[in-house]
Amino acid sequence: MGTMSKTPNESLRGWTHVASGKVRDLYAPADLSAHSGRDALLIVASDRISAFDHVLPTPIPDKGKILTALTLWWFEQLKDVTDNHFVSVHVPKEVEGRAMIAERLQMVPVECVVRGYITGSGYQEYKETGQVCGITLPEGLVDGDRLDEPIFTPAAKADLGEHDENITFEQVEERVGKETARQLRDISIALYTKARDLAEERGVILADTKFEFGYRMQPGETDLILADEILTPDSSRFWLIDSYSPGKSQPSLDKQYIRDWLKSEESGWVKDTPPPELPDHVVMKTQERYRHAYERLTGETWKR
Ligand code: Q0N
Repeated sequence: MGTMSKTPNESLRGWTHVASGKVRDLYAPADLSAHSGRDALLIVASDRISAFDHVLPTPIPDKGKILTALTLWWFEQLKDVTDNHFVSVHVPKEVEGRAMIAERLQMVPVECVVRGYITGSGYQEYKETGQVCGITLPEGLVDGDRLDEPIFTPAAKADLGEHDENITFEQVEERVGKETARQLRDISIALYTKARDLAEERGVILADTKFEFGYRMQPGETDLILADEILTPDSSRFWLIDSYSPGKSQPSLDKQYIRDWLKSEESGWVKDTPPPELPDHVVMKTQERYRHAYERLTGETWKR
C-alpha cells in the first residue's frame, strides 16, 4: 500500500487536474467531447489533514478512503431529503476507494452551515454580539451548549487562505434571491436534523456541519442538488456523547490528538510557522479516530 503523494497527479487516465482544496483534488474529463464529458467531475479525497488552518506535512493513511465511504453512506441515508451529485465509484485505479465521479453542477456561492450546538466561530460571534449571522440567541449560553432549534448560519467563501465569513440570511437573499435562500435554509436544516438524529442514536453529537448545493447544468433546472463531501469530520464537528460537557471547548472526535500534540512541548511547533511532521504514534492514533468515526456512525466495520 504505497503512501499517496502530497500533491495531486497532474493526470489520471482520462482526467485532468483542475483545482485543489486543502484536502481534496478536482479533475475534469480530459476529453470534453467524450460521452457526458462536460457533465462530470472526479473528486479525489487525499490523505492530507489540516489542523489550526495548516495542511500538515504528514498524511493520515486511509483518511481519503474513509471520508469518501462516509460521504457515500450519508448520501444514501439522506437521498429522500435531497438529490445529490453522486454518479459512480468507477474511478481510475490509482484513486480507487477515495474518489467518486460526480455530476458537474452550477454551484450556489453560499456555504450552508447549520448549527445545533454553539461553538467555534458561532460562539465567538455570539459572545461579541449576542447573535450569529443575524439570529439572536438566548442570553447566557456557554461554549458547546445545545440550541433549542438548529440554526442556519451561512458563510461566504473568502479568498484563498482566508476564513469563510459568516453572512446574514438577508445577504444570502441578495446573492441568490429570496426563493433560493429560503430553499437553501430549509433543505440544510432538514438534512442536518435527520443526520443529527441518526448520529445521536449512535452516541455521536453532530454539533454543526456545512453543505454546498448546485443546479444541474441543463437549462431550466430549478432543483437544488446536494454536492461536495458531506457530514465527514472535515466538514462537521462530531463529539462523543460520553465526553460531552458544555462550558468548555469539546474534544474533537477526529483531530484532538493532533491538536494536543501540536500544542505540546514535544512538537516544538510555534504558531503561524509551518507545522512539523507528525510522529508515528500521532498518525496511528488519528487514523484510528477516523476509522472509529466511520464505524460508530455507519455501524459497519472498516476493513480495507
Ligand atoms: C465544486 N467545489 C468546492 C473538491 C470540492 N458537483 C460539483 N460541480 C461543480 N463544482 C463543484 C462540484 C462539487 N462538489 C465544489 N468546487 C467545485 C469544494 N471543492 C474543493 C476541492 O475539491
